[in-house]
Amino acid sequence: MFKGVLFDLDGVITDTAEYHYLAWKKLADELGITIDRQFNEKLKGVSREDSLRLILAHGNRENDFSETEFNQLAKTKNDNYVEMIQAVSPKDVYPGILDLLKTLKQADIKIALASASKNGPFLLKQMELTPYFDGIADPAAVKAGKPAPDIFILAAEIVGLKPAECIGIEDAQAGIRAIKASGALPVGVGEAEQLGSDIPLVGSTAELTLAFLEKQWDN
Ligand code: B16
Ligand code: MG
Repeated sequence: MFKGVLFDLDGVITDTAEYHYLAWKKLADELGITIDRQFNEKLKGVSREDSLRLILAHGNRENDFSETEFNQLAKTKNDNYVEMIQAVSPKDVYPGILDLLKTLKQADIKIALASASKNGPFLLKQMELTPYFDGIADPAAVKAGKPAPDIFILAAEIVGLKPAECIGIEDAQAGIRAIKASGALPVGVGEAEQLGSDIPLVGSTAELTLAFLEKQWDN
């Protein structure tokens, strides 16, 4: 039996992935760069700075900005995003997630956050989910962001486990690659087209029950 679950946040616990997309799209539009939802799949789970690098490269503008300007662009996106998430509340928790957290707690399975987002702790607080988490991995404390495994390794470590004793849940290509590289068992929220057909997938978080996770673990 697995001893811990390492949760991604954006796109797994709540729909902030949509706000990230809208905030990036606004910034890209202002820079004359066109991004769509298909391109956005590449940004999911990717750090703020790496996302901006990908967008600038997409518009062939990677050499157009000084370091100061680059940091200002990242800040503009985040300010916009932070404004959008002020209204996030317990109502925004995805279906089945609260029940899953409660069931995991009862079963004495550790719960850790492995989000790339520096806004993760604020979002958990807004959704009143902080008390369920035994640990929150700080994305600023890891060398390499997703798809590198670092954040999942750290998340397991802060709850006293090895990644190989854990299940990782992700909605992003970069995140699934990170879980695989960490040695945890990946479970994807989304479509095989984006996340691959070699891992267990759910179409909705409502399917993420303890029984479902146990079944994947035993397979
Ligand atoms: P922030 P996750 C990721 O969160 C998002 O998917 C990604 O779109 C975002 O750029 C990244 O967090 C950094 O977020 O700008 O708030 O620090 O999916 O890993 O929970
Ligand atoms: Mg995500």
